Amino acid sequence: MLKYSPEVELLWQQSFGAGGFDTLCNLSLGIHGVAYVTGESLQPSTDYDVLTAAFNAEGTLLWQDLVHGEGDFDRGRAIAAHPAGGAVVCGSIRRLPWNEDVITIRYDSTGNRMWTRTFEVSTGSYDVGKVIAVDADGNTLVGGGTSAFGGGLDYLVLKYDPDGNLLWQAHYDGLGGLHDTPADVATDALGNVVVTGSSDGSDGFGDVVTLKLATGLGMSRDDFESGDASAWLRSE
Ligand SMILES: [Ca+2]
Ligand SMILES: [Ca+2]
Ligand SMILES: [Ca+2]
Repeated sequence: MLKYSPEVELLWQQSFGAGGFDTLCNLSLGIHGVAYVTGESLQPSTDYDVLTAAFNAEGTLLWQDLVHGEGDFDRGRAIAAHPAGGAVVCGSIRRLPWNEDVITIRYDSTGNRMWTRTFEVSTGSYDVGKVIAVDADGNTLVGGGTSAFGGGLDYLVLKYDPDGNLLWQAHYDGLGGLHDTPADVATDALGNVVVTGSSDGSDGFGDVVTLKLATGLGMSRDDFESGDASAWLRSE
């Protein structure tokens, strides 16, 4: 962990870990300059676990937490500071090879887990969380991939309310019917959701595909072709 001033002067550096082989994957800055990070740590008895930590503005470790699922590879992939304090993390837990589930964890500012949710589209499907955002109302958007619908991996988007209740899920299978992988998710002030990533076209080459979802709308191709002006799809 390194923090630089606007003049690129090194303000502090901090090493930390959970005693195993530790890797960080994502960082988000919250209120009061708190830095939230997530990744994974290789532990002696539980294999890889989701590792999440928070540092204050001066670089002091405030807390760290490990989450183990029920298999071996459990990984934190993305983290977003929450407007009400604390942060929310997404990633994956592995039940069996090629049967992973999306995990989402809401932490308060002191590192307590307020809620933890695992999600799979259908029994035994490969489902992972890769990107995350929190909207102005404190709802959490998780983007990732799922194998549940065939056609390789599809975009998967989950929306949780501030208490961790699943509001809706949506998926998108590109025109190639192959792999579709989100690279980022964001929300606007109205609660619309934008997802971008790569989608294998029918020619076998990847396209950039960006989707805007209207509030509460599903993400099947029919939704876009129905002509709802508040939702759109762009492919380049
Ligand atoms: Ca584990
Ligand atoms: Ca699964
Ligand atoms: Ca697909």
